[in-house]
Amino acid sequence: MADVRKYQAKTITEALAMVRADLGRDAVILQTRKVNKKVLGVWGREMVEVWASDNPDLESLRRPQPARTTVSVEPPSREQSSRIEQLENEIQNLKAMIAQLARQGVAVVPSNAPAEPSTPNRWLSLLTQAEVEEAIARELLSSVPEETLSEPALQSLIADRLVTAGPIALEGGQPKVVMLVGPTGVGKTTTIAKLAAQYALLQRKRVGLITIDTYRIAAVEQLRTYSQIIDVPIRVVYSSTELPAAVREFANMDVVFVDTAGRSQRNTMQIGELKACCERLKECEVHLVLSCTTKTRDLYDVVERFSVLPLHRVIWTKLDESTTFGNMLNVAVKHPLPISYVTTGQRVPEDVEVAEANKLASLVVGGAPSLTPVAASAV
Ligand SMILES: Nc1nc2c(ncn2[C@@H]2O[C@H](COP(=O)(O)OP(=O)(O)OP(=O)(O)O)[C@@H](O)[C@H]2O)c(=O)[nH]1
Ligand SMILES: [Mg+2]
Repeated sequence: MADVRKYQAKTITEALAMVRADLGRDAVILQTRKVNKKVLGVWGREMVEVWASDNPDLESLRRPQPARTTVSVEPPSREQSSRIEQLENEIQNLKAMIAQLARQGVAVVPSNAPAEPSTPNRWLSLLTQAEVEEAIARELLSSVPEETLSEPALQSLIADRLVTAGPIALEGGQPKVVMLVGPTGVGKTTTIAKLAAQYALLQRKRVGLITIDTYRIAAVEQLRTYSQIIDVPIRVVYSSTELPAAVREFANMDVVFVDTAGRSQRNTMQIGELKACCERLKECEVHLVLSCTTKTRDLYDVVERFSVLPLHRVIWTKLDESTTFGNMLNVAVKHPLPISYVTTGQRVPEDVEVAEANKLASLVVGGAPSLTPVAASAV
């Protein structure tokens, strides 16, 4: 019959010495564990418990996991015993220290613990969700460490890139000629009507309108109707050669708005015609009208193709129809043209505002617009 015995001692060294003394040098250690020995029904000090047998074939009593450990129970030398005890004390001290640190709220992570999976940069995902191109977002964020960045700080980083131009500056003496160009249907004619109304009715400036969009009868009629409502004169021009004469007719005006036909950026001939118009005018401020609802790649294409013209400003339209505004930042970074106005709806003349970098940056960061109709003083 196998002899299985339990030994308890303060240290493993003592327990093993007891095993050897009792069962001899071929004793088999079946299990070791730490136990809290109860003294008079209460938890006492921690003890080491060793189960051992003198029968080396006692497989059935073995716990499943531990490999069979045959301990050659040589009594440890005095030196080894004291070293083992010293190590045990050190372990106890370390345990106490860790418990103390944990109580003080210090995170105790072993240095070889697997690193936390890095959380994605929240600012980068905010910007890419706003449809800021990833490369532009990364470049923007590279100057500030993620943890020190805040939403207002990000907004101001973006605002720095959204250069604005302020309202059209009227020079005394001669009329300021402002031409709006851009792709089809972005809101050129409507924006001219809004600006003409603002300058004529609210600022009491002398305003003239010229249209060279004679490709569609409806286009001429559209601007003529606005000119009648606002009560400002209009000239219709059929070729670039007639343009200087039309401008001369408005020599006594403060500002002259020139409406042009929407041009596909893909049609080089049409863009060439616009170029000819610009070249006919000595002084002309050209505003490229872009819609916020156009995707970034198409906007790049538009700006590049229209860049054969002397572009001075950008007007962003249809902010009310867009949910993300990263494309404004993308274009501003790739083609830094000052932004003059933004438009926020179909109402003439209310839905136009002088572009403000901070406001636009807040749209990029925060999404969908909450723009209020333009105040009279804004233009
Ligand atoms: N929601 C919204 N619609 C706008 C805005 N600006 C213009 N629109 C509308 O967009 C449509 C086209 O506007 P137009 O002013 O005719 O555009 P255009 O650039 O002159 O068009 P083409 O001359 O054909 O190239 C009209 O229905 C306008 O009312 C805006 O800021 N927001
Ligand atoms: Mg038009």
